[in-house]
Amino acid sequence: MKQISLGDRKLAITNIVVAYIAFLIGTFCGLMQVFIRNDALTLPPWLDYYQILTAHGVLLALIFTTYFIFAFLISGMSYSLGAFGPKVRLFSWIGFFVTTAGTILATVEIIAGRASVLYTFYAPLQASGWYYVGLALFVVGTWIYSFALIGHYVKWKKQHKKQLSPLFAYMTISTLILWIIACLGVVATVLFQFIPWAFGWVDTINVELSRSLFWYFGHPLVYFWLLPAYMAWYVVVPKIIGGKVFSDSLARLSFVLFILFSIPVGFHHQLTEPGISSFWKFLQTVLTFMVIIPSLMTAFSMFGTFERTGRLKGASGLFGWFFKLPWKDIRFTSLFIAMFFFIPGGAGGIINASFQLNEVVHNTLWVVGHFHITVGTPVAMTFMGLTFWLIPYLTGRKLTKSIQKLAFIQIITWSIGMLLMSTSQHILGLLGAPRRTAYAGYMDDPTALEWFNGILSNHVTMAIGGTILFLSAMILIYIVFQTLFFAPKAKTENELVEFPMAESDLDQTPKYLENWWIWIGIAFALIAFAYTIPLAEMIHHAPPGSSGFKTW
Ligand code: HAS
Ligand code: CU
Repeated sequence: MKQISLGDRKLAITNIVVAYIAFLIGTFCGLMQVFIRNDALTLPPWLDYYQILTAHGVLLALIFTTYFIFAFLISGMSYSLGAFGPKVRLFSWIGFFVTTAGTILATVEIIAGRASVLYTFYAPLQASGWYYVGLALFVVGTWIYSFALIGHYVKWKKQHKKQLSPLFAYMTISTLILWIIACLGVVATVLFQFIPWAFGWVDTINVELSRSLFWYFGHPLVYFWLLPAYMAWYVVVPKIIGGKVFSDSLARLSFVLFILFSIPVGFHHQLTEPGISSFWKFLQTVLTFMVIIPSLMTAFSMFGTFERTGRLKGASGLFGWFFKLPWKDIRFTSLFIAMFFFIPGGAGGIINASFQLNEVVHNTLWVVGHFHITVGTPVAMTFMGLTFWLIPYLTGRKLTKSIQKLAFIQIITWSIGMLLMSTSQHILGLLGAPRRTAYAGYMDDPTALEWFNGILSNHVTMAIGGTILFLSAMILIYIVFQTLFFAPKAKTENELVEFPMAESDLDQTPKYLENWWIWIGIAFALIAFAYTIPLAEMIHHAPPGSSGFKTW
């Protein structure tokens, strides 16, 4: 069994530990939220709904994901390209400490009640300046991390001239390129707009510009979460089911398309906002539909892998392969359910992105339902499915039968909880229940209250779903603890847990796919095309800037 070096394992484990601390606090905040919206819980005066909502969003969507992603990338890069050299390791640790300093600063500000601005931190809501400094440190830390991993890759490339890199490394680099380009927007707005404004160095802020720079980052952010999950689907799943990667070039091309199309689309979050002409909104809507293609390619590729592997195992007929899948293996089943959730998740995204339909769903609970079956299940559940083997792999402990059973319970409860919660959120949203608000009763209007009383269109159903999710999260925390500290150590080679990484045929893969400068160049051209004129207009025709508001 191939083990990665001890130093790299320590790095990865440390990241996982921080990820799950954030997960623990974040899910607890989620539990409180569904009860507040259901009027079943009144908070003590020092706690506030928006404060908890901010903590929930930041800790789960930003912190849990980012740390877990780096743990996964570090492990996979070390596995596929070899142990990190001293420089790469040093920079990874520096990245970790800077990111963590940012995380702690931002979390303290949220807990102290000075930053109840939600994870999107829309101006003119104004947090304390230190909150934005925390965010900036967080991003810079992830950049240091990213450059460390890129350095590891560059060194490998130098030693293996004219060779294509292994698929895992290729996908890691694509994800990091996407992340670095995406962060330029958030760094620009935080450094040049929010920090001077929040510290009082300037009086006002250009609201529309800040939101646009945020969404320039905010949309590719969702692919920064998704791509590592896709990496697991492309590389880990085929190995577990006993097959090979369906098509190496298809997989690489889909990641390239994400670099190209995931950034110039941020306006699909701002379709209802004034100050952007409908031409530019329409253009970015079209580009949004382009970024759906690599996901459809991924779906195709997954079905291809399942069917080809199934047929090799003797399956026949249209759906025979379905019964050849290793359902009893939690490493597979968790990822399969994650994929399954992404079918309605992706369909909902297409609805959101459709210019006119967006009018119906924007700022309603529908959108909350959407992101719980995109980042909250396909991505989060993939990370859970990876956790089950990744921690034992890193700690050299066994994935015991009892832990596997618990893992099944955890995945099933998460699925049920999410199904209830997100279905009711979608329906409530269609009925007009607003989001980003503690107040869900529509002025206690009797007709609205009547609507919100169906079995699935009910805040109680949402709360039941939320409670099941919290229980599931606690089971997961228990599993994490067990596999980190208590499960028996693997004594023989056979007992060691493997890092499942499927074989990928490189013979057909065109070399130009790895010519990053072409893709980075086209990405910047598309970004310039989609953003230059509307951003320039926002600056030139800006209404008077806004002073800050603390509404909590
Ligand atoms: Fe989204 C809002 C459009 C994907 C996350 N999105 C959000 C927000 C979040 C989020 C967090 O256009 C809220 C932000 C906020 O706070 O305001 N989204 C899309 C589109 C896609 C999409 C077009 N979103 C995601 C992903 C996310 C995510 C992924 C997180 C990870 N989203 C929007 C829009 C809004 C939005 C608007 C703004 C709404 C508003 O008005 O505010 C696409 O990328 C989706 C493409 C996906 C597919 C699905 C492919 C299916 C696969 C699974 C195959 C299954 C298998 C199993 C093989 C086309 C790959 C088969 C098994 C069987 C048994 C059949
Ligand atoms: Cu988006």
